[in-house]
Amino acid sequence: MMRGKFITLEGGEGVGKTTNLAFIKDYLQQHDIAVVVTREPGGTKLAEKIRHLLLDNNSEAISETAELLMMFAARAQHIKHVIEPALAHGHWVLCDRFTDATYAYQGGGRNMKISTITWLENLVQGSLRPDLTLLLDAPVDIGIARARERGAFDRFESEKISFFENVRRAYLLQAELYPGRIKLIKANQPLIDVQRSIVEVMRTLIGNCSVMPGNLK
Ligand code: T5A
Repeated sequence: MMRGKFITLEGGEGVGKTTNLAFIKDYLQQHDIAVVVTREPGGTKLAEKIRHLLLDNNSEAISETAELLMMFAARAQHIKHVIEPALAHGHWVLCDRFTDATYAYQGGGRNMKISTITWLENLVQGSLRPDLTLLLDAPVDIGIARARERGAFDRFESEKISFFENVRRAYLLQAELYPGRIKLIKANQPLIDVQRSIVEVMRTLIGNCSVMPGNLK
């Protein structure tokens, strides 16, 4: 069986990851591709519990090291119980955030050492890396305003604007480092235009897969 593709969606708060995840899922299904949609932190019972602890705004102060290790603990569960089995069965995995978020939030936002993140990435993931990452990028104030319209803020959303500026910079650096894998999508345009840009990228990926059907829209 041919291994599935691993696609991740990344970007700062409120840039439209969840909205576009649903769109990409529909797009892939229209092309008869079996898709597993998941998210980080989360994706398994235990990893969702860790997510709850990480996002809880009323928890005791979480140390930066604890936060980093919790992200990778959740990821280890997620890879073993969801991502790897799905890919091995030939399903495509569509994941709302993955390790680029760790480089951006814990590396850029919290200023944790990049070499430590890379060490954990290798330990937890082995050779697993996304085949494609869509990085939705928008000025911080736009994303934060969209996210905050929903009401209560989680532990990350309560950070200062400078934190999110650092997160954005770190994401853009990741895109510079991995131009083959990470495709930058301008997210501060009308949703229809964002989705047009996404379709362009997805079309190329599907077109490059010899087993995929034709009739691309
Ligand atoms: N985290 C995660 C780490 O610190 N390290 C890690 O390693 C990982 C994996 C998870 C938190 O964990 C942190 C980062 C995060 O803070 P989350 O819920 O996954 O939290 O992430 P959020 O960014 O908080 O998710 P949001 O739901 O806030 O943002 P989305 O998904 O990017 O945005 P979405 O799709 O919900 O859209 C927000 C609003 O904007 C509208 C939508 O309709 C919606 O109302 N919208 C648009 N409006 C106008 N034009 C467009 N183009 C629009 N696109 C969307």
